[in-house]
Amino acid sequence: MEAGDPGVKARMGKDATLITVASTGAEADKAATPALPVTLDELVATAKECQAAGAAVIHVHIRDGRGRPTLEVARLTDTVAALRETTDLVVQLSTGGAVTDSFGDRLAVLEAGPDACSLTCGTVNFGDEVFANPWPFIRQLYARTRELGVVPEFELFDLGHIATLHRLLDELGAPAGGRVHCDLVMGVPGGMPGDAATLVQAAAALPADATWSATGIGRTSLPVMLAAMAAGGHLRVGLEDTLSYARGRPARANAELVERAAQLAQLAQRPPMTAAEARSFLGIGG
Ligand code: KMH
Ligand code: ZN
Repeated sequence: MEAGDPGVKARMGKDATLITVASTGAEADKAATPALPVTLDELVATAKECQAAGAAVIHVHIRDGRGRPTLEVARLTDTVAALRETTDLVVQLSTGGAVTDSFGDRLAVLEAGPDACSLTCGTVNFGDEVFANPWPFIRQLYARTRELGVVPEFELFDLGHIATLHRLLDELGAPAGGRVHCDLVMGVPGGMPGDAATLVQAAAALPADATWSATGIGRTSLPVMLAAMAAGGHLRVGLEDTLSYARGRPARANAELVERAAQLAQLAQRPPMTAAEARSFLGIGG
């Protein structure tokens, strides 16, 4: 397969499934969820298992020595290096961080030199908190991804975020890598609900050539995954988004959630993309 061939990339998007693992997040607590990878060694082990299970992208939040979320650039830089040494996964750093992180710290994440980053397109109520993403910050962050050649994934928690995505592309142009790839984050208390009808509406409102994955938070994980496959989307799974494998049964590991997503992708006759295919698809390093 030739990287950079638009025909190949388009076919790959329809014939294969991009699986992202969101392994850690900023919210879950290691004491309550022992399977959560919070040290670098745990993250690397998780990444290797998830690649073997069918993931091609890892969405990364890191923790400090006490297991608390951090955006320390030196630690992020070491994390990117370790994941590159031990896996082929596309390394996507979170610029969302935790709801308490400053805009300056979130912007500085890009200095750690990832392949890709998340970029949330609007403010959203987040349980009892607010995940703040005002327009000037979104614009500044997006402009910096373009300067540095970091491929953004547009995180959309609500239909209004899609309007902001259109505005961003209209004002600043196409992203690094050329592909507009989005993630519908559904079922956050305060964001759009995680159901099939909402997913179809959201996917229809995206820019014409955009590709997208979807993730359902908590108990919306399964309905969103099934709806995303039926609607031609890609998948994000992992302990950042759901701590359960089934009702009343905690997930044993991120890889277990990836395995199930990969089985579903096989069943749908759109098998998981390899990491190399994902790089070509997303326009990373091409
Ligand atoms: N932790 C949430 C407040 C992202 O990674 O870009 C934001 C979040 C989104 O997880
Ligand atoms: Zn995240």
